[in-house]
Amino acid sequence: MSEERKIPGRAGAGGANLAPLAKYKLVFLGDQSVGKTSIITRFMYDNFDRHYQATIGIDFLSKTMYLEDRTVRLQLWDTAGQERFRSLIPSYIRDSSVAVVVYDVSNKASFTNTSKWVEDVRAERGNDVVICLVGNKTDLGNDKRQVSTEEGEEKAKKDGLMFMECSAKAGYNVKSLFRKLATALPGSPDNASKAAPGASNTIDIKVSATPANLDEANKCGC
Ligand SMILES: Nc1nc2c(ncn2[C@@H]2O[C@H](COP(=O)(O)OP(=O)(O)OP(=O)(O)O)[C@@H](O)[C@H]2O)c(=O)[nH]1
Ligand SMILES: [Mg+2]
Repeated sequence: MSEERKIPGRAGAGGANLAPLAKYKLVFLGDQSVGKTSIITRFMYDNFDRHYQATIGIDFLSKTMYLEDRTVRLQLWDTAGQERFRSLIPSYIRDSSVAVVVYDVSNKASFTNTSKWVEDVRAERGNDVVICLVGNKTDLGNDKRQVSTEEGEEKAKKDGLMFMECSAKAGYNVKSLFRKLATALPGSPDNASKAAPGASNTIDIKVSATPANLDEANKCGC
């Protein structure tokens, strides 16, 4: 199923001035149950499931984002937080130009453990990677919070990471997160000079079919 919307300022079908489709791999990392799958599901389908279904191994999804100046295909690798799948993860980190390290703002241990996830990314990619630290579940409110926004920001600053808080449940900041990631992608003109304030630079248009398993994902041309 795909949804099409008109994009102002771009050539129509067969237009010669469309930039070639650039593909980027993004890997989602973080402890079990922090909300990696929920963030991706909110972004892809704009819905939320409150029942927990642990990711088994790695899931693959892809989505085309039409930015003002170019089109990008995001390939999203949703890893499992469960310990027993850890050995699978390094090869996906190695292949990715963006790592999204998620923690749950109501779970201090998940925040502490982001250091380990960041170390794993640095071990595979050095500085040749964009890392975004994401505090999820902000909808739970201040009484449930174990990690303040300031703590998250401080850690991100110290470790040279991008930072964002969001709620997959409420849909808060999820689109903004992907918009922010898109502007930080290697090769993005916005990476060097930021877009004009207030400019909307993202329109989500096409959602590809989701391969049922990894083998299919690796075979597909997306
Ligand atoms: N309140 C609240 N609950 C959330 C939010 N995001 C996810 N959850 C819930 O947290 C649980 C775990 O979410 P998942 O998205 O499956 O977490 P995960 O990080 O993919 O977990 P693994 O696949 O095991 O690594 C589920 O019950 C979700 O409904 C959120 O923003 N707010
Ligand atoms: Mg999951």
